[in-house]
This record gives sequence, structure tokens and C-alpha cells, in this order.
Amino acid sequence: MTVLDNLLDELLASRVTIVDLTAPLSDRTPIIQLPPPFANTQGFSLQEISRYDERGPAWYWNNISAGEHVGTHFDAPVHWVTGQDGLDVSQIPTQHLIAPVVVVDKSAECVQDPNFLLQIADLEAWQQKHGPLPDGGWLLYRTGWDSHADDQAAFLNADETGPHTPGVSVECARWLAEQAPIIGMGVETVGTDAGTAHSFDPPFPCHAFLLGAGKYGLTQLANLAKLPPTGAILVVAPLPIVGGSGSPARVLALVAG
Ligand code: 23J
Ligand code: MN
Repeated sequence: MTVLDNLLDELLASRVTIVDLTAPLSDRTPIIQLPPPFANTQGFSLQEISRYDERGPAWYWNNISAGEHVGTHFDAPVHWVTGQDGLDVSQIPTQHLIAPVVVVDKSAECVQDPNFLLQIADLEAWQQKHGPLPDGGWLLYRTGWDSHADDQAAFLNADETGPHTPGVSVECARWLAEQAPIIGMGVETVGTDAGTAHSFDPPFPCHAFLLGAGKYGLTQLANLAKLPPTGAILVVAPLPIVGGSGSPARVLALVAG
């Protein structure tokens, strides 16, 4: 029996399940809001071409429009100035799109403090309990923020000082980029950086350090509560937009049990 026969058997018997980590894409999907003078992304929308009518009697289809960074999406290294000589989204090696995944759960802390920042010490404590971060794999950071994903205002959680959503400290972002063996980090929020990260030094450190190191980002993930801390496999499927800085992505996890 080959490993693929084994996998199919396990899938058919539901001993391996497929968890969808993707947020639905619609004109209600939250989008990031950068402050002036910065330009902002378009949201997702459908424009109907025909729907079993005189424009096309037997078929229904739409044009779509969206920014590259809408909903559950992939950040390629070239998205950030620090990664400008790196890969675009069409160039990501396929072995990076199916890889081991671990989950760090800080959802309890983030209920108490929406500005919670993940620290190096949190990851050291996690590794004491669960072993090393996966070489060539993904770190997903659970904050519970997906519970706000049906409400743009709650999801961005902005006041007159700007957005307040959980993220990663500057030192921890540098450590993930330079010391950790992971290829990328995924989050439940609208971007990989904290809502307040515009005021960090450097600004947006997850983007600056991880993408600058040739690593990747994944945003607005859902259903992280359904994943074990270790042992799952992540399947990430961004569109191969030639020259693209990122893409909406279908993200699935294979989970044993
Ligand atoms: C552009 C500028 C700042 C940020 C972002 C995009 C994202 O979060 C993104 O989607 O990559 S923070
Ligand atoms: Mn992005």
C-alpha cells in the first residue's frame, strides 16, 4: 500500500479530516483600512455577465474584482519593500504550499487585551510543551479574532487612535524571520501585523522582517480552533498571479482523528 492509498483510506474513513480555514469571499468580506495619505485596496465584488437570460440563456457567470490582499490571502515576499527582490505569488515553490503546521493559541489573552502582542517568551514556552517549530512549515497564531469576521467595524476595531487588533512584538517578528525554521506565519486578523503596528519601529515588523527574509504571510484565517497544536498539514492555494504581491487563497488543513 502506498502512502497515497493510505491517505485516501484515512480520508474515506474520516480518520483524516479536511478543515477549511478560508473565510467566505463576498462584498461583505472585511478589508484593511490604511490611514491617509496611503491608498487602500478594493473589496471583493461580483459583476454579473449573464444569468440564464438574454445575455446568456443557458449559463450564469460573473466577473470578479478584488484587491490581491482581500479576505483569506497570501502575502508574497515582494509585497514589502524589504522583499522587493524576492518571489512574487506566482513563483512560490509548490512544496511550500503543502507543509506541516502548528498553532499557537493566545485567544484567552486577546479577549482580555485586543492589543495583545505575541512575545519570543510565548514561543519558547510553546516549544517547551510541544517541541520545536516545524522546519519548512507554518506557524498559525490563534487570537480568536475570526469571531468578528462578519462585521467590518468589529473586525478592524478602530477608534480615533487607529485599529486595535492583536499581533506580534517587534522582537518576536524579527526572531520568527531570522531564528525560527518556519517558512511563514498565518493569522486570523486583517493583516499579519498588529492594528497598532503602524507606530512600531520598524512599522509593520511582521511584513518587514518575514517578507524581507523571503518568508510568507497568511491572513484572515478561520476555524483555527479546530486544529491541534501540532501534527496537521496545511494546504495553501493562492492564485499564480504573474508579478502579483499576493492573492486570495483557499487554505485547508488535513487533521488526523
Ligand atoms: C499594505 C500596507 C500595510 C499592511 C498591509 C498591506 C497588509 O496587512 C496586507 O494585507 O498585507 S499591514
Ligand atoms: Mn496582505
